[in-house]
Amino acid sequence: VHKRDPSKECETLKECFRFLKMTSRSFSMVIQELNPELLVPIALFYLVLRGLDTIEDDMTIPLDKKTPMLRDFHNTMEIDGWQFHESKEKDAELLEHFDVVITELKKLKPEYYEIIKDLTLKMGNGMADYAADTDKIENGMQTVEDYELYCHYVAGLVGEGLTRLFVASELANPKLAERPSLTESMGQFLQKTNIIRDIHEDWVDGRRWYPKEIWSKHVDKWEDHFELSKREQALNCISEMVLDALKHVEECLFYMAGMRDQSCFNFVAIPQTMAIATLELIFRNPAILERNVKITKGDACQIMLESTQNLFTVCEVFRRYVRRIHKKNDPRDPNFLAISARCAKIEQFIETLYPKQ
Ligand code: PS7
Ligand code: MN
Ligand code: MN
Ligand code: MN
Ligand code: MN
Ligand code: MN
Repeated sequence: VHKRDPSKECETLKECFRFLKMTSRSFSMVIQELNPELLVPIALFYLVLRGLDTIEDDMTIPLDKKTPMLRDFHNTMEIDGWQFHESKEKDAELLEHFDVVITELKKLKPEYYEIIKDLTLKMGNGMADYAADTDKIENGMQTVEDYELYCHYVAGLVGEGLTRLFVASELANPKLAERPSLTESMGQFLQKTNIIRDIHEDWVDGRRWYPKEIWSKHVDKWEDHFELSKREQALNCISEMVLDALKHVEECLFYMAGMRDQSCFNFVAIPQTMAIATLELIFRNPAILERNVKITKGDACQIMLESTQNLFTVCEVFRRYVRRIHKKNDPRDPNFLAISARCAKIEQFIETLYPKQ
């Protein structure tokens, strides 16, 4: 059932949904199926952050211009008629017509509007800090701590905003608001998966998000990951990154237990199950060093069906992919034992949630 009724929507809102479809394959579908109370607020939240991320990603905007734009975006989103025509990014068209998003934002309930504005302020400042750093320090993250702080800014904060929207609309257990580490894990798990998967694309774009603390254990220089002669080392590095991402799984499953509305459950669960399937696909897969890899349409369909039922079926998806990671684990990998233990821990955790009869 579609929750939207385009015949009742005004031109600017229709335009916002056009941008939503244009800028995201994965999120537009789940957002459009949301409970009507949060459908438009979350669609607009997405577009604001997509606009901010388009500025962050645009390497043609000089740093002395980019940084203030990021820091000020929470004010920019209030300026009637604001547009930006100097981006060369793939989603530049959104910024060229950003005035429609601003118009629609002003129609939101004030409590939703304030959450969006607050998170835009926090994310813009976090992105600005990192835009400066990645330029200065021989481009890129140094420690795992840096890496997690970056993931906090671009995804943990999205989680905070969404959780506040769910709780404000009474579509989630209010106790979720008192468990920020669960929310944080939801964002960390998605963002880390995105970063691990995009290793090649980001390298081509002159960007690197893997922390040196991890990759320097495997190769001497970042470029070595893409040398045929260093394949084994590169795969071991990716394994260690996957191991690190897997530490968030239990908290993600816990978080999803707090959803009270089926459409919100689906909205939070689909990206998480897609992420675990993506981690399995890229684990020990040399193809990700050469091109973008994506789960097949068939697998995506199956996962979607299973993620729109209940926590049990979502746990089944996690269990299936964690087992596959466990089986693919290679004894020559320096993290073999740690990965094996991590997988076993997750399998055990799911087993205690839903014991076999
Ligand atoms: C408001 C739905 C559900 C508690 C635009 C959803 C880029 C992985 O690398 O384009 O640019 O290609 O695939 C989404 C937590 C954020 C984190 C973040 C806003 C889940 C701007 C998603 C999405 C929190 C910064 C995918 C984080 O981008 O990446 C709404 C709970 C935007 C969520 C970025 C990444 C999202 C991301 P890339 P993508
Ligand atoms: Mn993307
Ligand atoms: Mn970005
Ligand atoms: Mn991006
Ligand atoms: Mn245009
Ligand atoms: Mn990416």
